[in-house]
Amino acid sequence: MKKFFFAFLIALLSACGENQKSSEKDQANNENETEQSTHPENIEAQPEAESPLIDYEHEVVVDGLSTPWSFAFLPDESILITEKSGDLIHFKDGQKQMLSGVPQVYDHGQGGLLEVALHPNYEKNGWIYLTFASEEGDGEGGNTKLVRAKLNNNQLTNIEDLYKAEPNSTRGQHFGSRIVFDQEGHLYFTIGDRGNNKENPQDITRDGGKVYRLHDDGSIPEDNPFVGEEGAKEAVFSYGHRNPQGMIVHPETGEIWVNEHGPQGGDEINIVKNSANYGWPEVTYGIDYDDSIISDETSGPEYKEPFFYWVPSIAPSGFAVVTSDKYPNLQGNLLVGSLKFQYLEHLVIENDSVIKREKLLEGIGRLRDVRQGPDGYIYISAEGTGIVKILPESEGDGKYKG
Ligand SMILES: [Ca+2]
Repeated sequence: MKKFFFAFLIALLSACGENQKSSEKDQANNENETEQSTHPENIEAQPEAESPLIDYEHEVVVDGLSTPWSFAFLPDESILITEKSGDLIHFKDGQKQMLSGVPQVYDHGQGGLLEVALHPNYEKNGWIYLTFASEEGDGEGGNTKLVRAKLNNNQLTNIEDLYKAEPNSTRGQHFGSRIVFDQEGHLYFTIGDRGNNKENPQDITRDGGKVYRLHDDGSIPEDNPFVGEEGAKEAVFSYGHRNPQGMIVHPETGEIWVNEHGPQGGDEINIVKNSANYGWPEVTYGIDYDDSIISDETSGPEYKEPFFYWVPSIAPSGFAVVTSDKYPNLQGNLLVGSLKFQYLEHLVIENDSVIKREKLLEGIGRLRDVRQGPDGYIYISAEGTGIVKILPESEGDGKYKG
């Protein structure tokens, strides 16, 4: 592995230079859209993302979307789509239906209507889970909230509040927030550090910078790691995270995996373990946006090491493991959306490590989410483009060119 990284060092350094030139700052929608000029010398370079072996064709399935943060397939293969601005859309039979009864969201910076996910037994119980930034509670600003609701005649009904992070903050950064269910029916969701890395990620009595675990009705599992500890947020499952905007249940191992934004450099993929500390901001592979050093250390005995990290940052969003046999070249590998570089990153996995990075769908738009559909096709959502289906090599050749 080391040799491999070394071989890419020169290419990586030239890539850093390019990023510096093309970088732009957008404070209102800032997700690692910052300069990537340098990184500490003690950080091992990662392989550069390459042009792909197979140039996959794609087909736009839902167009006319602005910032489609997340989407979920219903059993009839219609699609629920969140727009960050607060709209929840049901796409069915080629038509977009705006749903009513959606809670008020705090559309501010990276906050807004975020994740949508179905209960594993949705067909029996009808529960739909949402996360969003909410102004509810004391104090100016907002923080991440989790609810569940049912869908009746184009309306959200039976809304139940399951979690609301506190305190509110007017900062626009780091709301998280994905939702997954493990094989025992626990619900996991994420909240980023809300731009307050001094206070939040390392303190289990505060919200933010955490992965949370609940029962599906919002109650706290008795075997959560900090139950009974004085002042603890008992829903916390792991901590020391920065801003996890991707989360999956690994289809082979059943483990919970997150990806999270680093500062300038140091995005990470982490395998989430009960009570583990992922180190932010005590250890990091990144540096601060003004090039100052956040920590001299990239690791420490009390902190869990990432499965993979990116230097420079790609600003990861949703991700997925491909299990479908429709894409032999992708099967068993990870696909990760890049907000910053507007492509889909293909991480080729061999013997439990990343051996190669590829750029798929270059220029598709700021990529928000990646899902394998019930039909076995891979779908992604991208700002301005909409929801897109990736065509397998066998179906794409010449069929959808242009
Ligand atoms: Ca870490």
